[in-house]
Amino acid sequence: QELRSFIRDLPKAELHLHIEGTLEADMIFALAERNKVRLPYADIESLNRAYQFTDLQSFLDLYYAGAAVLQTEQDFHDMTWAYLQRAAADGVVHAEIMFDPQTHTSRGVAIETVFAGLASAMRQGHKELGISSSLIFSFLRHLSEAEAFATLEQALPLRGQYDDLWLSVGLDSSENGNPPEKFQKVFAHCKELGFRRVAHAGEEGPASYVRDALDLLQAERIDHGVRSEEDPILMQRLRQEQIPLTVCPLSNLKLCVVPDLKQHNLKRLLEQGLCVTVNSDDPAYFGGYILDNYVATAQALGLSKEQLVQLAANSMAARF
Ligand code: ES4
Ligand code: ZN
Repeated sequence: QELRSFIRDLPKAELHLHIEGTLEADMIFALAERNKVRLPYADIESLNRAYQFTDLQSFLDLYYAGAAVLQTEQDFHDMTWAYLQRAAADGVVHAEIMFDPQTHTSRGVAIETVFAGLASAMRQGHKELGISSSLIFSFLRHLSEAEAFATLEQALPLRGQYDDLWLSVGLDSSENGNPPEKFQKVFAHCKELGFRRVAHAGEEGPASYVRDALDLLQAERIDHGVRSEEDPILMQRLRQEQIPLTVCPLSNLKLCVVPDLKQHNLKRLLEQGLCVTVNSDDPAYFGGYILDNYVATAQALGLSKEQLVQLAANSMAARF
């Protein structure tokens, strides 16, 4: 409890958070009811019981199914507002929120609806909770680069309306078999347009995907990146250039990237001088928000107070 309040009181930024991954089972049921969407689960408890994943894909299947209850601007607002309240309570002062536009546009939800709901909650969060936030427009890597371009083109007319919030683009979903090079052109275009860039890499995929995310996508931060340790030359570069890694320990545990939190390499990465941060990824599915991630990791790895201060400071330094 003393550890928890110590960490809560450190000013922190959350840099790796999929807003669709904050949909709690009870909200999935409430929105399904509101929108007359049928769910293949009898109740909240049986949905929660289904959250036993063996790898990234087994999670993504459920995550995309859960996101299908989101239909209206109000739905996107309510989801985002619930997250911002939780984040503020955990001592998050700034959140860079990823969303998956293609998950919604492919179901016939207008991109305008998605932006409007997210943005109204984020602006309310700034006013009422004192939490600043921005958006990371994330491409689904299991889809084609042409589809990524098409989604970007759909959204660009809205840029002026959301230029205070929409600062960056990202890359997520099924990593293995969908290497960074597949999205080289669309990321180059986004750079020319002035967007900051992040990419998931080295979660399930090899260290070479981290290197290629840096070299081919010009990524400025790496989401996860825990497999970087397999390549000493890459490790040296990450340390030298202080490229932030947005590590998500409870995610790595739930998706069997590590067998046990005690075997997580976060402390080693930190002690080798990398710019490591702690984040929650998909907190509704992985068993905890950002403060839970810090506390569980601190306990499993025996992080010192100095290391916890360093992690929080890293997150603030790694903001866009
Ligand atoms: C994700 Cl943990 C993770 N990895 C890749 N893509 C994702 N989308 C949502 N959560
Ligand atoms: Zn993620």
